[in-house]
Amino acid sequence: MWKKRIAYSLILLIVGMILVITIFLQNATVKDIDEPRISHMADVIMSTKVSRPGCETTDSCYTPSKIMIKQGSLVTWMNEDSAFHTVTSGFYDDPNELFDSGYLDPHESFTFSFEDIGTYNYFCTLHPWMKGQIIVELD
Ligand SMILES: [Cu+2]
Repeated sequence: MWKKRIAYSLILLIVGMILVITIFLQNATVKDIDEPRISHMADVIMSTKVSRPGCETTDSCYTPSKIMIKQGSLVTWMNEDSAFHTVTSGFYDDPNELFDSGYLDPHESFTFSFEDIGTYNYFCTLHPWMKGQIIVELD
């Protein structure tokens, strides 16, 4: 009988240790993934939940939705959402085919070089409410 009790205690102890180790490892993994997600290289971010309407009311579908850059500068967009998005030039009902990222996976980025001055509108082909603007000034 006491042998059975010792066996049970040992099993409980081992299960407990496995649980503690699992939780510890999970936390460590989450931390490792989270840190590189902070994108210092991106100029414009597609943040979480912009795949649902609402961000347009605060002009935050692309953050920031409007940026000014010097002629010849690169602009990098980073998809920090868990859904696909695109960065497509023009308007939803009038794309102009100057640039198009195609479907950006979560945590994927897109970079475009603006060689000419002007105002460039862009949008997301999947979410018509997502709009942004790049203003390119003389260097
Ligand atoms: Cu989108």
